[in-house]
Order: sequence, then structure tokens, then C-alpha cells
Amino acid sequence: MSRPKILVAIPAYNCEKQIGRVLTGFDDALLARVDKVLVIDNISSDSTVAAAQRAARQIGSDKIEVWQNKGNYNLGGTHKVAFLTGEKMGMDYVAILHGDDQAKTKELSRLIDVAEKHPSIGAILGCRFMKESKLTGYSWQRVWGNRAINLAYSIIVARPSKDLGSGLNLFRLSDLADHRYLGFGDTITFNIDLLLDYFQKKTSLKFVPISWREVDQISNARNFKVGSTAIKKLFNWRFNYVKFAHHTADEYRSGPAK
Ligand SMILES: Nc1nc2c(ncn2[C@@H]2O[C@H](COP(=O)(O)OP(=O)(O)O)[C@@H](O)[C@H]2O)c(=O)[nH]1
Ligand SMILES: [Mg+2]
Repeated sequence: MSRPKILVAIPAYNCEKQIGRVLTGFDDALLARVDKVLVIDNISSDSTVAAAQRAARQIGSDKIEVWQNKGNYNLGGTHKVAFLTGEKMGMDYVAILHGDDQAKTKELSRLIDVAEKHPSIGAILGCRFMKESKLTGYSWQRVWGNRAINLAYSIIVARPSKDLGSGLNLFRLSDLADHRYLGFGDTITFNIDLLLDYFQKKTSLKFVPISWREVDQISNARNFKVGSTAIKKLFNWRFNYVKFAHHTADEYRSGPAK
């Protein structure tokens, strides 16, 4: 059986210090398992693009490219760019790996292992909160807050829900061919909309424990706000009150960075 075609998209915003570390995690073994690695910069105000280009040159693989969005589409909008681009490139899967080095690049292999072994799974989701996960620099309040919300999700959707959105995931594109994701929010809660939509569509999902750290990263997520939005979205989902915005694919444009 031939291996699936995989685009790795790395959303990057003001992470000049971390993006080089993320890219050097792509050793020959991992590069051999994927078809393209795109850093997708969101008009960073620091030197993220230059740092990514420098690291890409050092690695010297023509699979690695540095792109920039035409506008700041935020984290959710950059997922839309990644899915649309993967589709155009004829990929089977899009992996999303956050550009701020909170995950371990090499652990993408764990997700690919699952995809290769179980091609019927629609999304393989890196999970920060399983027993085997390795979490560094998260307060116990944040860990238990997440666990409580995951439990509420699992009960209400009646399926295991172990992470509302880590920064390392592998999505099968055939499940996203309906483009419903274009209607999700462009902010950091895009992953919650996506997860709830997978539950709606009864897509099979697999959570895989990963390492996650917060060391020199700047988090732009306001945890309490994200938590309350997560609960609100869960109840809207339960009572069929999910509303999607109207967006078209051509609102999300990107291309090689200068
Ligand atoms: N905040 C923010 N992050 C973005 C944007 N575009 C891409 N990202 C990336 O999205 C990822 C998650 O954002 P971050 O602020 O680290 O959130 P957190 O990891 O959940 O605390 C990082 O890798 C960012 O580089 C953007 O416009 N705003
Ligand atoms: Mg982060």
C-alpha cells in the first residue's frame, strides 16, 4: 500500500525565537513521511519569516517552503488556508503543527503511524491531557479546567472528547471536502467548532497523547474566555443552535513569502 500524501502546515505568528526549532525537528526520517511542509506566516510584526527562511535553507530540503497570508486570518483562518491548499495540492491529509514550538515536531510521527494503520479515521488529534501526555509549564488550574471541560463535552456528546484543540493534529481531507469549516470562526476557537462538527457528522476520531510545553512561548489565548466560549458552544451544539458565518474560499489567500 502506498503511503498517504501529507501536507504539514505550520501556522506562525510572531514566533521568530521558536520557528527555527520547530523546523529543525524535521529530520530525514520525518521528511520522508510527508510531502510538503509549509510555514504559513500571518503577517508577523517580528522576523518570523526571515527566521523560518534561514532554518529552511539550513535544512536544505525542497519540501520546506515559507508562505505568508495576504492578510491576518488568525489561527482559524490559517487552518482554512491549510485545508484549501492541501486540497489544491492533492493531499490526503493536512497536519497542523503550531509554529511556537509547544509541541515536539518529531511526535507528528505518532499521528502518522495511526493514520497509516487506520485509514478510516477522520482526524488524529494530539492530546495534552491523557495519562501518557507530557505537560510542562501548565498550572494545575489550567490542567483541571481543561479536564473538567473535556468531561462535560464527553458526557454531552456521548463520545470521548479529550482535548478541545492542541497544536498538533492530523486531519483527513476527504472528511473536510464539504468545506463546512469555512463557516467556523477565524479565531483560536476554530478547533472547537471543528471538533463539534466532527461529532455532528459522526466522524471517527482518535486522540493520541503528546508532549506540550510552555517555556518561552507567548500565549495569546485568554484561558478563561476560551473556557467559557467552549461551554457556550457545547450547549449551542446540544440544542441545535450552531450558527455558521458565510465565508468563501477566496477570502483566504496565501503564497510564498518574499
Ligand atoms: N495569536 C495568534 N496566533 C496565531 C496567528 N496566526 C497563527 N498563529 C499561531 O497559532 C498558534 C497558537 O497561538 P497561541 O497564541 O500560541 O495560543 P496557545 O498556544 O493556545 O496559547 C501559534 O503557533 C501561533 O504562532 C494569529 O493571527 N494570532
Ligand atoms: Mg501557543
